[in-house]
Amino acid sequence: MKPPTLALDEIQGDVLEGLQKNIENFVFFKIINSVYFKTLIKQYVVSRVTSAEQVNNWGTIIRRRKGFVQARSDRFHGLNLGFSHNGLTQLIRAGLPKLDPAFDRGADHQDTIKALNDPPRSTWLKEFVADRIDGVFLVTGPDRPSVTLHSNEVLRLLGASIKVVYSEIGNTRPGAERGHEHFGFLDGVSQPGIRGLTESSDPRYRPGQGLPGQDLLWPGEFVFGYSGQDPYDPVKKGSSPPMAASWLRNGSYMVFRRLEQKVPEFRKFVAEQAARLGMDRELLAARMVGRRRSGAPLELAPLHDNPALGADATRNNDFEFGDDPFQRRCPYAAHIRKAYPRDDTASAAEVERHRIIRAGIPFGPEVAPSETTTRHSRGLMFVCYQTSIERQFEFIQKNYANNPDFVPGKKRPGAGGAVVPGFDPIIGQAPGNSARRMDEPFPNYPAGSRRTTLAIPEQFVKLTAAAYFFMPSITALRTVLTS
Ligand code: N7H
Repeated sequence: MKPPTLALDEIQGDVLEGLQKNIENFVFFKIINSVYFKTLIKQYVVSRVTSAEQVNNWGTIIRRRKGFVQARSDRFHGLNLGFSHNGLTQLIRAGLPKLDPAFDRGADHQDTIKALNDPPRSTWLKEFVADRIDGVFLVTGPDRPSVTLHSNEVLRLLGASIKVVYSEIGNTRPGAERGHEHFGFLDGVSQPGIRGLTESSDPRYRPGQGLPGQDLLWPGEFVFGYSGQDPYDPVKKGSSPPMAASWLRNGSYMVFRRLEQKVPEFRKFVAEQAARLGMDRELLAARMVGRRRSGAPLELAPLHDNPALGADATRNNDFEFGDDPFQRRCPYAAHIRKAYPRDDTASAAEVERHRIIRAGIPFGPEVAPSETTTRHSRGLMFVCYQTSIERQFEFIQKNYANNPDFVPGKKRPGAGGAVVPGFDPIIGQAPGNSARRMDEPFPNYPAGSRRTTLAIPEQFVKLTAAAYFFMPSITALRTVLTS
C-alpha cells in the first residue's frame, strides 16, 4: 500500500512528532487588537514557528550525534501556535464555518463539563478563567532561562496586540525519573504510528506496524487533508475527515488539560489498599495503570517488573489484550486498557478511530519526603492531537474512562457471570466527583478466582484548567488567518 506524502514543512512540529522538550512554556493569551496582531504574526512570528520537518531534521541530527559524539538536543528551541474558537472568530472576519462540534463548544462550556464529568469551572485555576483565551504559544527548549528568553522575545514582538492571560512552564522530571510522570510511570511509551512518517521496523512481516505492536494509522486521523482510517478495516485507507474550509489542511485540533496529580495521596492509597488486599503495592499501582513504572506492560510482565522490557521499544508495545480474556494479567479498567483497548472490543477498526497523539509534559516540583499531603501543585500538562475532538479525546474520556461498563460483554471464567470493569482509576471521572470502583485489583494469575474490588473514594488526578485549540498549518498562519 502506497504511503501518503505528508507536507511536513506545513504541519506544526508538536502535532505528529512532538517538539523536543526538557522545558515547555504554555502561554495562553487574549487578542487585544486583531489588526496589529495579524500584522505582527505575519511579519515576525510565522517564520519562527517550528514545523514537523524541522523536528525531523533535529531528530536526525540528534540520532547522528548519539552515534558519534555526545547527544546534544539542548540547542533546539521550538515555537508552535494554536487558536481557540474565540481566537479564530477574531481572525476570520468573513465568519467561521462550523468546525468540530466539541471545538466549537469549547472545553469550558457547561455541556462539555457535564459530558466529561469534569469539575466545575469555578474550581479551575483562577488566573486561567480570569479572561477569554484566544490562543496559546508552546515554547520549548532545553532549560528554563532559554525558554523564558524565547517566550519573552515572542511577547515583545507582539507588544500590546495581545495580553497574556496565564502562562505556566512544564518540565521533564530530573535524573532517573526523566520521562516518567509524577506517579512514577514511564510515559510516552505507546503512540500511534503514522503512515507516511513512521517507518516499519519489519516491512516484510509486519508492514502495518512501525515498531512491533505499533499499528500504523492513516494520517487523516491527526492532520487535515489526508485519508483517515476505514471504519470497518483497521488497515485500509478511509475517507479524509471533512474540511469545513480549505485552511484546515495540515492543521490539527489540540486538547489541553492541566491535570493536577495528588502524588502523596495516591501513594498512601495504594499502600493501604495493597495491605488490605495482601498484595505488593507496586503490583497494585501497576494494575491501575496497566504497565509497570519501568514501562513494562502487564500483559508481558504480569507479576514481576522487567525493566529491560520496559526500556525496549521493540518489545514494550508488542502485545494485545485478546489473549487475556479474564483480566488475569491486566484489569479491564487499567488506564492503558481503557484508553487504547487494542483487540479487546468487537471491532479493531473501530478502536483505531479513537486514537490520539499525546504530547504532554509534567509540571510542578518533585515531592519532598516531608510532603505527606499535597502542598505543591504538580501533575501533567496533558496535550493531545486529533482531527475530531468529539470522536477522539472526548470519546476516550467519556465512553471508555468514565464508563464503568466499558469494555462490555466480558464474563467471569466458568459460570461466573458478567463483569462490570469499573472506572479508569487514573483518569476516570464519576458524575459529581463521586467515588469510583475498579474490578479485580488482585491478580488471578496464572489461575484463581478471588473476586476483589478497588473502591476509590477520591480523584488522584484533578482537572484544574482545560481548553481546545486548532493548530493551523504554516501557510494558513501566513495567509488566511493573518490577512
Ligand atoms: Fe495516559 N499514568 O501515569 O498513569 N498514560 N495518563 N492519558 N494514556 C499512559 O504508553 C497518565 C491521560 C492515554 O497506547 C501511560 O505512554 C496520567 C488522558 C493513552 O497503550 C501512563 C495521566 C488521556 C495512552 C499514563 C494521564 C490519556 C496512555 C503508559 C494524567 C486521554 C496510550 C505509557 C495525569 C483521555 C495507551 C505510555 C496505549 C498511556 C498515565 C492522562 C490517554 C503511565 C498520570 C487525559 C491513549
